[in-house]
Amino acid sequence: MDHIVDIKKSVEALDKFDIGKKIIGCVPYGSGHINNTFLVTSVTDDKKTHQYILQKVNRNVFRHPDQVIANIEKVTEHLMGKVENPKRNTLNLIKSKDGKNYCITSDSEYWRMYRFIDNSLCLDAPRNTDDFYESAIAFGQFQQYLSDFDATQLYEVIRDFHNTPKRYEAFLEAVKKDPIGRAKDVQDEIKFVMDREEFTHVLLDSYASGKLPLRVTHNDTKINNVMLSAEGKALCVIDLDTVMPGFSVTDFGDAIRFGANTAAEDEKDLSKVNLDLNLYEIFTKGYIKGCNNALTETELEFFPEGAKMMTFECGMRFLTDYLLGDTYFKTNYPEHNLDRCHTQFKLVECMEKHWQKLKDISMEAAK
Ligand code: ADP
Ligand code: GN1
Ligand code: MG
Repeated sequence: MDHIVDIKKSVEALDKFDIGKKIIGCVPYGSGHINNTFLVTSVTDDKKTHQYILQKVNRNVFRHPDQVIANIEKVTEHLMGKVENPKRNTLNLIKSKDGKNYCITSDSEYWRMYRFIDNSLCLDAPRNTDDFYESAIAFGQFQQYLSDFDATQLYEVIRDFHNTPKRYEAFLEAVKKDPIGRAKDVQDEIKFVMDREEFTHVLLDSYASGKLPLRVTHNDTKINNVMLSAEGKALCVIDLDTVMPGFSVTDFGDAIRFGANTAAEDEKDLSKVNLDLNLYEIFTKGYIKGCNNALTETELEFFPEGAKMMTFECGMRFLTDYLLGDTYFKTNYPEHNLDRCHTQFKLVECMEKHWQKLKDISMEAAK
């Protein structure tokens, strides 16, 4: 239903962008979960077609869409000065008729438009290990190109997004409140989190002591936020909504959490859930290569902490949401968040078991 309303509104939005050509199509596009995305096709007088991506910013997730767009403007402008092909190696915002990088429709929604990166692939899952490697190259290059960008210039569009100690406090609060009486049935899971309270501070403490630098981070480092060329080579990183100041190791870690799991995030059979050490190594190599010496020794050393932090934090967020009655993550059945929490905790255990191996992999790859 929402989508039908949005299709109508997309026509209003389209009229506000300056593409100076006749629009011949505007259809829902892609499999993203956050924004409503449309593929727009236009034709010029000499019958050449052009394509664009039109998106409505999700205001439930992003309370300040103007800040989201301001971050994307700054980051894409910086990337354009670095990459080989500015039209294909970064997102290109299209200006509105009044010269802005977005428009607002009569229902107060924010829309923005990008040049469509054609002759490319956007995969929901890697077809093979090469695809995973190339996604690591893309995220690594993103980090490399932005390593001289002052991250404090960016808005924190979701406050304390990866502040794990704060997430821990929110978890304790949820246990205390226990609004729908679920806590009694998840005592083992609660203990699992509490046993690791000390770990939640590791990255922030290292930042406070000057060991970890503040970086520009992407914060949604899944393969479907990477464009590959038709030949499967890294082209660029997309979906820049959650770009914020943060730590490189959490971008690395979130990609591992999702991409090096041998099973789905909500797999019920935990015997199928494991950390694929081969994929871990492949991503590590690709990320380090993409970063091209932009990372410090400490960052390389902290890759395993980044992977464990993202996985632990995500499991804790699923558990918190389960305790609070499933108000944040979309769920398809009552135990969905709990199933997700279990897969993440199983992965945390795998990481703890192979800790030295994970450390060795980064050190080897960095040589
Ligand atoms: P979401 O936040 O909903 O995941 P994305 O910005 O990732 O939204 O866009 C959704 C999908 O649209 C992507 O997975 C990709 O397939 C496609 N897409 C987005 N931007 C472009 C672009 N500039 N060129 C080609 N395809 C794009
Ligand atoms: C959410 O739905 P998706 O993949 O865009 C969440 C991430 C979690 C992820 C877990 C803004 O991302 O932080 O890791 O779910 N994004 C937000 O599946 O909260
Ligand atoms: Mg996306």
